[in-house]
Amino acid sequence: MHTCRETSPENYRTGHDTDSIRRSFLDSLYFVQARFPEVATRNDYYLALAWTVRDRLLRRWIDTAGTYYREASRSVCYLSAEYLPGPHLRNALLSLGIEEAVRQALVGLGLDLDDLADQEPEPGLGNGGLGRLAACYLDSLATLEIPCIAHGIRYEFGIFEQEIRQGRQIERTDKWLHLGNAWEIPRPEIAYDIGFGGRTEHVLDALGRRRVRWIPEHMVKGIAYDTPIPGYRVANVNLLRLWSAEACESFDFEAFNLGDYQRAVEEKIASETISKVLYPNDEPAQGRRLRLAQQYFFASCAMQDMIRIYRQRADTMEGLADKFVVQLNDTHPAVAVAELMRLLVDERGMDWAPAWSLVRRIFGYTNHTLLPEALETWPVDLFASVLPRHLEIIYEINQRLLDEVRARWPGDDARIARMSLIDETQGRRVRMAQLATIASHAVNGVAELHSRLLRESVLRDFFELDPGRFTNVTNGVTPRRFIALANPGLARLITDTIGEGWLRDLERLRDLEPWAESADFQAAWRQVKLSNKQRLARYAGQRAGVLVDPETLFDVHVKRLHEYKRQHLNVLHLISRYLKLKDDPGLDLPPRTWFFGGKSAPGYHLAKQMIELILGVARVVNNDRSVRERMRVVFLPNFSVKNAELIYPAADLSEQISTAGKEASGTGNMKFALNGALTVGTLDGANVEIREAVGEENFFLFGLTEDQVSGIRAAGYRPRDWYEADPDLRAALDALAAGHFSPGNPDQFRDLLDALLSWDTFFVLADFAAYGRAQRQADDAWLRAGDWTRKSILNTARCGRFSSDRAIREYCERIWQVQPVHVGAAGDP
Ligand code: 26Q
Repeated sequence: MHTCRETSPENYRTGHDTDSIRRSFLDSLYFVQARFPEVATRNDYYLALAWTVRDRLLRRWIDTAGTYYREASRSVCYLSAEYLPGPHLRNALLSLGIEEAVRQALVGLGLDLDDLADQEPEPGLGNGGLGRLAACYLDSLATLEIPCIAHGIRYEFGIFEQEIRQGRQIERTDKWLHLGNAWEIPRPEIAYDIGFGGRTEHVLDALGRRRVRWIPEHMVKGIAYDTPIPGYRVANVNLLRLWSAEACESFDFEAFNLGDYQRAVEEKIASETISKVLYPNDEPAQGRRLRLAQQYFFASCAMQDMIRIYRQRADTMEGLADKFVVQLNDTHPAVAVAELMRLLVDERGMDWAPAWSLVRRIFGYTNHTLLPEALETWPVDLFASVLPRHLEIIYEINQRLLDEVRARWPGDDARIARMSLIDETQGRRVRMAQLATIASHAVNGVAELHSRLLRESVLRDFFELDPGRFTNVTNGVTPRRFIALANPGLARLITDTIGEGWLRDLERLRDLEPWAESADFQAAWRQVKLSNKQRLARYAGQRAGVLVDPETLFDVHVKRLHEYKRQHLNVLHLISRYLKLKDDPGLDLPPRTWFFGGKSAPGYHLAKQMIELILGVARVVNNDRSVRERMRVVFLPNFSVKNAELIYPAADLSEQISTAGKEASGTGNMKFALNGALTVGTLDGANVEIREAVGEENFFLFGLTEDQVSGIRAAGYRPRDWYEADPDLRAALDALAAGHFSPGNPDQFRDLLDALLSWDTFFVLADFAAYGRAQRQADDAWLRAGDWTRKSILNTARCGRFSSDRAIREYCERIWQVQPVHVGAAGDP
């Protein structure tokens, strides 16, 4: 095979040496960006650099695609409605190993790499944990040389940008594409027609077989945009294929010919709204037609594309399940199940039974939530009007499922009602988790506890039907972005201490353990943490206008705002501490800085009130001379992948305080621990496994267990009793109710207070006292600096198993049965 060497002078366009990079950078500036230095803006330079790096990725992508094609490799087809990859540039430089060469090339031109990299807007194509997990997994798939195409939606507007004005969240639209995106390759020739609405026709074919034809009411075209995903220090580059909606030419043409120009334009606009905007909620809102259309739109594009790629090498469909495994990242793409059945049965004339057995071999389903309100269901009427044929297919799947259940459990009508794909208890609704489960050969939760609760609660009946399909894969995070890129000082110290290789084999962090006792190593460790804290302190000054002291304990709570995540528990403790300090300034409490960050769904009233609460308390505490040497509170606006990279490495204490049983896994918890933060946390999600890994003496545990929560709920929980019984809790809530933190507006937090005192669905009051005790333990440990540093080192050293590489290996072995495909290319390291 012909490959051009990445280092040869005649191929400077893809060369990895400083000189090639400088020459090709100038070429990109002139011939792609069409600028010359005298008038080039910083953004022009950033884009010229991005084009330059992209050429090097494409060089490898071509080798990768060629290898996968020739070897007809079995591939993962990853379906996710969300991706949060973060800025691409610095990750690409790290993967290629050319950061230093690029830095030098730019210095020679009077430019600064960090300054240009700062220009990159991040693709905010997700809400939070689920989208970021998908991005970590793509990084690990490429790094482990696993063939994968990931499909999603190219939202024109990603997650809103959060601004803080007058003490509250304001949403601004995210225009990530407005200055151009160098990381994507439009593929107008990879396009599919996607139908919506209309009706079905049931007919008999020449052989007397039942056939169904779907006659959609309108069609939209899906166009592929490819973003290369490089593996770390390997030649493999996989694809993230995002689908963008456009009008089908035929449609506006027809209307136009009839002289109805207005209608033609309106059709076009309606078609293009499908990929216009990401829904900023991290749970389903009531029946949104457009959201269902988005899901079907990308699921259908992905299934049609998978079949097209498969058909490049095969004549019949029988081998499809040998070449592809499709992973559903939650139920958002679950309609792909019905779509693949439709493509096989209606479009390709397969019989139902072989088509269904293919489908069941192909699909895997990952569940990310147990919260009943977060489980996706769609009203049958709505479903029928958007996807009439798919509803029929779901009915057919359901009938066969329920026949099987009746045969095994005769007369068990309650079981039938629970297992039916159609929920009849609150209007008729399609249950997407049940659909994804019955269509998959493997179903997994995202942490041990979560997977167990899944088997015992939401999917219990399905577990009893076929236990062998259920498994767990605990989440993981990529150490490339969250250690090497985010915390270069720590990465250097680790490499200096245990040598190279740990970034691809994170369990090797364990070699740090013996160093945890060394005074010199502890000093170096503390120095790294301190400079990360100085960096965050500067950022907090600029972005939040709060002066913070890097010597104080940095206590950090960043994640989406949610009642179950209990940011208000943190605030109540903070208020209580504030009141005590005011009462008794002599109290021996080490100075702390509380950092909060995260977005609230725009329509989630109580979550928005929690942001106001944090800001209200921050204002009072930060302006109170009597305590402000010992307490500061900062809300960092617009939490994103980009600023997360500044935040995690600077944390001393990580807040993971969700009500037990509610957080499926959490992944922030892992990012903090890997960067040497200690956790104050409940027995929830992956916290349980983190605590086991780091040792209970290195983790501040508190709170009710999931069993206890269920027990108290069953016995009748009365939050007001807890309020009455605990003077500290009462003082904190009373101060809030009296308007101490909302001067001039004593009722500002009324709704939040009412919810806590009347229902307290998430047991904030019941956990308040235990939380305070855990915080006291954290204070004591902080006062013994050497001890704290030792614990911090051990957290990093013992969390290697929370690498997404480990998680992806488990998916490969337990669920996907895919093998690495080595790509030997130019400059193969
Ligand atoms: C669904 C239907 C309609 C509109 C929106 C949605 C929707 C969108 C996003 C539902 C859920 C989400 C996101 C969920 C999420 O981020 N879950 C988190 O996933 C992480 C990765 O597994 C876990 O670590 C977290 O515990 C879990 O909360």
